[in-house]
Amino acid sequence: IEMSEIPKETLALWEKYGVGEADDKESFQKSFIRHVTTTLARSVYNIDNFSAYQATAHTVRDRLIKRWNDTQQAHTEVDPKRVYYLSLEFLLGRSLDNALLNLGLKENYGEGVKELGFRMEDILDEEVDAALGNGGLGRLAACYMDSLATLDYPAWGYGLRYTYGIFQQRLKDGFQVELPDYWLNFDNPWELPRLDVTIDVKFCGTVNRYTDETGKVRHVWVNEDKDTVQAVAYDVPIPGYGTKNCINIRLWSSKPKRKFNLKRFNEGQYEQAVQEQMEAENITAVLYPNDNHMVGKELRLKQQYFWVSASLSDIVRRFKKSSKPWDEFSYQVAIQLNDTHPTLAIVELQRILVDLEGIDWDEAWKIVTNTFAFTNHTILPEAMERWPVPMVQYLLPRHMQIIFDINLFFLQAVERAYPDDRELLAKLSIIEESTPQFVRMAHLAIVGSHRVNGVAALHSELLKKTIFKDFVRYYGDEKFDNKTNGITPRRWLHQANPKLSELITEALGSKNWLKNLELLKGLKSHVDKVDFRKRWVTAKHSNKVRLAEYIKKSTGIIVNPNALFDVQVKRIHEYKRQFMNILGVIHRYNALKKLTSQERADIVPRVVIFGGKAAPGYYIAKLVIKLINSVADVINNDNSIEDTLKVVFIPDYNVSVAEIIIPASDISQHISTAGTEASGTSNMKFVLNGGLILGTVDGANIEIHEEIGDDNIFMFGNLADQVDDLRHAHRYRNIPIDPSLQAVINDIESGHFGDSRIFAPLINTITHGKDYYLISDDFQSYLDAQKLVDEAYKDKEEWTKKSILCSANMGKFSSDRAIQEYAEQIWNIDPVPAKRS
Ligand code: B1H
Ligand code: IMP
Repeated sequence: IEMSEIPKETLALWEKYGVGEADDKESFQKSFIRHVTTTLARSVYNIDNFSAYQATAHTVRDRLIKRWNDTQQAHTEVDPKRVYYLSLEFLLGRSLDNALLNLGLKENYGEGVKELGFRMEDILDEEVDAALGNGGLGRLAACYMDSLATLDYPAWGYGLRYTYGIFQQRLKDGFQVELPDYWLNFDNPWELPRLDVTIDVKFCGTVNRYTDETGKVRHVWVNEDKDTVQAVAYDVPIPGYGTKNCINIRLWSSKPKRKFNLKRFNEGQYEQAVQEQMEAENITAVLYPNDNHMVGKELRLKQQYFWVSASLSDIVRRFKKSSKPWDEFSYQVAIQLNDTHPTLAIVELQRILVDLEGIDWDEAWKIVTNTFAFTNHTILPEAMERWPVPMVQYLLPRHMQIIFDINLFFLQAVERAYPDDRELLAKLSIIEESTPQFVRMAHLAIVGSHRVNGVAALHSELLKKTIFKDFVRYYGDEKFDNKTNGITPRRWLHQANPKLSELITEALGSKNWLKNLELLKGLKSHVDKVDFRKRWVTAKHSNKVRLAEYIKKSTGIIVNPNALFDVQVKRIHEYKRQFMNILGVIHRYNALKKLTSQERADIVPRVVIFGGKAAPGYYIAKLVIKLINSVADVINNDNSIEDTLKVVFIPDYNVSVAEIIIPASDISQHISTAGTEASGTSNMKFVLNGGLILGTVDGANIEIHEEIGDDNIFMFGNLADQVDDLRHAHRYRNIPIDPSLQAVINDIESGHFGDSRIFAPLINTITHGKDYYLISDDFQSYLDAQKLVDEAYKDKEEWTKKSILCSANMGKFSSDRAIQEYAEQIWNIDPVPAKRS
C-alpha cells in the first residue's frame, strides 16, 4: 500500500505507539524483564544463564527488526539496483556479541545485565554457533554480508536453512568422530520465520512443446504434485557497523507441498503416506560437510535447484513490483554466484524469461549474462562440479534442454571465431562427452556470466593460465579478473580481541579504523615507543592466557602461556599439509631429546596447536588427526624434554573457537603446496591480530607478504610454477626422500607413536603415492624456516615490533575493500543511505 493511501489517524497511532529504539541501560532492563516474563514465561526465581542469553538476544532482536524494516523500506522507496549474493554456505557463527558491537549497545547492556546479576561474558557463551558452512568459502560469505551492511549497499544474501549444520567433532582414542549439529534445538532468535512467504519448487515431470498464439514454439514444464516441494523463507538480519542499515539473508527451508496423504493413509499405507513428507523435508536437512571436494549425490543437486529456484522466483517477483520493462532487469539486479554451486540459476533465469515470460532466446540470454557474475574459489580438480546428464535430465528435464541449447549456441559462436578447431570446441564445451555425459558447471558459469573472478592474485592468474585458459583465448582477458578476499575487522579484531582493539583505538585517537582499515598505518609511528610495545605485549599475553584456559578446559592439557604459540587451524586436507606440520614436530622432538639439560635451557618452548575437521569420508585426513593425537600423547608425557614442546589438538574447531585461538597466536602456519590454496582468509585474521605467519608462496600469503614486508613474515618452499615439474619427476623418476623426512618416517614406522600399521596408508602417500603434495620437496626449507622462527622469537622486542607492523599494514585485507571493488567494478551498485527514525 502507498503511504498516501493510509488514513492520517492510523499513521498517527503508529507514530505514537511505534517500537522505540532506546539504547540506554534502563530500556534494556525493561525489555529484558519483559522478555523473561512473556517470551520465556519465566521469572526472577528461575532464570539461568541460558534464559538470560535468550532474553538479551530477544531484546537485541527487537532493535534489529526495527532497523531491518527501516532498511527494507528505504530500499523499496529508492528502488535501486540490488545485489544478490547466492551462497550455499553462510558461516555466521554467533550473533549476539556481533550485534551488540555493531549497534553500539555493548557497554550499556553489559552494565544492564550486571545489575541484574549476570556477567555478559557468560551470557555470550551460551549461544550456539550458526555453522551453516564448511570453512573459508562460507565464512567469506559471512564477512561479505557484514561489509555490505556496513557500507549501506542494497544487498540480499540467499542460502539454505539446514536443519543440521557442519557436524560437531569429538575425539575418541585420537580419532575423529562426528556428531550431528542440531543447532535449532532451542528457539533461534536470529531468524524471522516468514511462514507466509512460500514458493513452490518443481522437480521431475516432462516438457511439452506447443505453438502459441503468435506462432512461436514454446515449452511448458509439467510435473505431478507429489514432485513439488515448498520453500519457506527464514530471514536473518545482518546489522552494519556504525550505520542504521541492516540487511537480510533469506534462508529457505523445505517442506511438503501436499498435506498428509489421507487416501494412502486410509488404505493402510501409513509409511508411504509419511514418506513424501519426509522426502520434501530431507532437502534442507543437512549441509554437505565437504570442503574443496565435490560429491555427486542426487540430494545435493536437489538442494542446489531448490535453493536457486526459490531465490530467483523471489528476485523476479521483487523486480516485477516496480513494473519496469524486462530489458532493465540487469540494471536493477546483479547476482553473484559464490562458486559453481548456484550455477543452475543461470539456466533458471533463462527458463523464466523464455518459457514463462515469452521473451526471445537471444534477448533473454543478453539479460541473463548481464545479470550474473561468477567467483571461482578453487582449482583443485576434485572440487570441480560435474553432474551426470541423466541425473539432470531426470530431475530437471527442461533445464537439461536449455543447457544443451546454451551449449549449442555457444559452440556455434566459438566455431565462427575459430573455424576448424575441433579440439577447442571439445575443450570449451559445457558438456563432457564421456559415458555418461556430464555437465561441467564451471563452463556453464563462465558462459552465463559477464565476469569471472578468482579470490587472490596468484589464484586469478593460475585460473587464466590453467583451467580457464581456453576461455581466455575465446573471450579475451577482460572477462577474467581478481578480487582478493577480505575479512571483517569488526568480528576478527574488535570483537575477538577487545584488548588489542582498545589499545589501537587509543593510539589512533578514534574508532574510525574499524570503518577504514587503512588507518591502521598510523600504528607505525608507535612502534618505537617502549610503553606502547609493553601494552601490545600485555594484550597479546592475556589472549594467550585465555587460550591456555580454553585448552585446559577442552583437552585437559596444561600449556605455558610464555611459550611460543604455533597454530595451524583450518579444515584438514592433504593440500593444506597438516601432515608436514606434524612430521616437523616429530623432527623437533627428536632434536630436543638429543640435547643436554643445559642446552635445552636455551630453547624457546613451543606449544604446537592444531584444530580442524576432516570430511567424514576423507580417510587420509582422518588419519592425520589420529597421527597428531598419537604424537601429542607421546610428547606431552615425555618429561625428559622438560616442557620445551607441547602438542595440542583442539576439538571441534569452529567460528567461536577461532575467535579465541586467533588473537593468541605468535606464529601460524599456512603451508599449502604452492598453487593449491586459492586464497586463505585465516592468514589475514592472524596477521591482523599481530600474529606472524609461516607460509608458502601461495594464495593471499603472497599479497600479505607484499603489504607487510620481508622482515615480518617467514616464507619457504617451492613456487607454484615448479610444482608441475616436481610432480612429473616424482611420477617418472625415482626421487629419493629428503633425509630428515626419511628419519621421521622411520621413527613413526618403528612404532614410537603407537601401532604404525594404522599410519601406513598415510605414510604411503609420500613413499608410494608419488608425494602429490610435495612434502619431501619442501621439508628441508620448512625446517629451515622454523629455525628462523625460533631465532627471531628470542629477541622479544624485535618480535613485538614485527607484530605491530603486521597489524599496521593489513588495511588492504578488509572485506570492505573487497566489497567496494565488487560493487564498483562488477555489480555497478551504489549505497542507499540508511534511514534515520
Ligand atoms: C574454498 C571451496 C569449497 N574453495 C566445494 N572451494 C565445497 C568447494 O561443499 N563443497 O562442495 C565447499 C567449499 N572452499 C575456499 O574458499 C578456498 O579453499 C580458500 O582458499 C578460500 O580462501 C576460500 C574463500 O575464497
Ligand atoms: P520484498 O522486497 O517484497 O521481498 O520485501 C522484503 C521485505 O521488506 C518484506 O517482507 C517487507 O517486510 C519489507 N518491505 C517491503 N516493502 C516495504 C515498504 O515499502 N515498507 C516497509 N517494508 C517493506
